Amino acid sequence: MADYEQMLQAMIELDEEALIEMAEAIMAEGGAQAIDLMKACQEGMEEVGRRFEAEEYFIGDLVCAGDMMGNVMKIVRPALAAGADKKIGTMIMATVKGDMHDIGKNIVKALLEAAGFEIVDLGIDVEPTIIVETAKEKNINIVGLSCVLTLAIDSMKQTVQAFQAAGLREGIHIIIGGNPVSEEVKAFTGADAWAINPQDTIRTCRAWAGA
Ligand code: B12
Repeated sequence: MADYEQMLQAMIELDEEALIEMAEAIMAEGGAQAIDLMKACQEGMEEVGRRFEAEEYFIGDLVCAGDMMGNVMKIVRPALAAGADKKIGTMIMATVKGDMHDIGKNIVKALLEAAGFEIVDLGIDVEPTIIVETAKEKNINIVGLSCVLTLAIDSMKQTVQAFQAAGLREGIHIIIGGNPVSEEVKAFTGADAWAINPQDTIRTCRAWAGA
């Protein structure tokens, strides 16, 4: 049984060995604490970001933090995706143009898969036209856009506008997420919903899928 504070400190101190050990122990015990571990990592990431802003951590530390969370995610992913036997819909997930951050997107993706969604993951730094074309080709009407950089909020708006320009906006539900999103950002981009918390994301997307 891992302690939340230990998980949090391992993330903040970039102690990958300890974090991986905890992730493996959690999985050996059946994975019940996988969600807690992801929460601790996310909270730890906020402190990593603060230390970066305070110039106590540097870009190499951000890279290391990103790798650590990705590696933890790989270990606990089966526990997060458990129970995804009933398919309730398909959706697109993408980190918008100009933004390379994908840890949050990948967590939301894993939890949506666990909730029964099939996800077409377009990756990072995705051009609006690619997202629109994919939705059209695969006939997908739920789209999740992720961004962590404030600068990439404009790309979210451009993506929503690209759906409008293609004449597809009416039939598409767009949810935006990532640290800088808010009700104001939702209004600015013209998206239909916003969320930071994965549970709110699942609730909204399930409703859109009629589940
Ligand atoms: C790790 C990290 C990196 C890694 C990313 C690795 C990766 N594979 O993603 C690397 C090293 C590559 C990186 C690079 C950079 N980074 Co960086 N990075 C971070 C850090 C420390 C953590 C981000 C993270 O993963 N958080 C954890 C996840 C789980 O949280 P999250 O993304 O918010 O996701 C949650 C929710 O938002 C939501 N969610 C996310 N996506 C979606 C999508 C949908 C549809 C929904 C509904 C919900 C949802 O659910 C998730 C789970 O709860 C943050 C600090 C911070 N406090 O965020 C800085 C931070 C985001 N980075 C920053 C900067 C400045 C940069 C660089 C410009 C640095 C540089 N000088 O080069 C580059 C940018 C490169 C680019 N063009 O994108 C700044 C951004 C400032 C700003 N306001 O714009 C931050 C805030 C650091 C800081 N405090 O200064 N970074």
